[in-house]
Amino acid sequence: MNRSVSIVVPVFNEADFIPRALPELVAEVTAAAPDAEILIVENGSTDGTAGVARSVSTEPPVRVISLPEPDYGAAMRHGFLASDGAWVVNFDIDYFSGEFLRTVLAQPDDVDLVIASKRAPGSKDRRSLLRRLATLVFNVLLRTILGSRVSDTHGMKGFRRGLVDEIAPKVLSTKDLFDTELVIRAERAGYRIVEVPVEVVERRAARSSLIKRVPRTIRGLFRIRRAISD
Ligand SMILES: Nc1nc2c(ncn2[C@@H]2O[C@H](COP(=O)(O)OP(=O)(O)OP(=O)(O)O)[C@@H](O)[C@H]2O)c(=O)[nH]1
Ligand SMILES: [Mg+2]
Repeated sequence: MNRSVSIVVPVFNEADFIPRALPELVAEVTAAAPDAEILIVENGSTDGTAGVARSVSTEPPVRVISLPEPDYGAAMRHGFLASDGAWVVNFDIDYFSGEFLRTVLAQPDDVDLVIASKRAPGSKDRRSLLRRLATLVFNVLLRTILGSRVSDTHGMKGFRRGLVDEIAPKVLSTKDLFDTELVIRAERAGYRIVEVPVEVVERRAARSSLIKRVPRTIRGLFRIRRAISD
């Protein structure tokens, strides 16, 4: 392993958006980290997303991985474990930042996990009031149900390779809780976590339904609590 960073981007039914977003993502990443690899991990798309991603970016640094079942967390987990960078950074196809990547790569040796926290002092969160409220409520649940001290787990993050190799295989959660469980387990294991402020600019309107996520998320947090106490 000698590359500085692997970028993992889960994608689902993004055939329309990838032609404008992926070239921009590749340009931002390679300007910040010329030796980076970018893993686009698609699963379960019905619109030819993987083929579009391959045709938009036919050469390294982009690798396109395609898996059967739609699952954001499973895609992230697969990408993390298939990557080989000294850092692993997760981006969404509509939410990424070369500046955050530079911040990750500039961390001192004793930092293991960098979170772009939408709730850190100095962050500018330009999403709708409802989405910001959902982030706040989710964080209150994380603190009360799981005793976490981090202020955000969803969104851009950078993980050291050693943390990924040790903790990612133990994570049981899938979908939108994979990365939350990974952060919580890393926190419990004593890894050093740093939160950095971020300007949240989503490059298109949110697509997912918050209402559908609420019961699933609450059940998922209790499942994580049981899993980490085993
Ligand atoms: N591989 C994979 N990627 C997914 C899946 N669902 C969403 N994604 C990707 O996850 C990222 C975020 O999805 P969005 O649809 O933009 O989510 P959103 O409505 O903005 O909601 P949040 O970002 O979670 O607040 C994008 O890169 C999507 O393509 C899935 O089932 N599998
Ligand atoms: Mg989005």
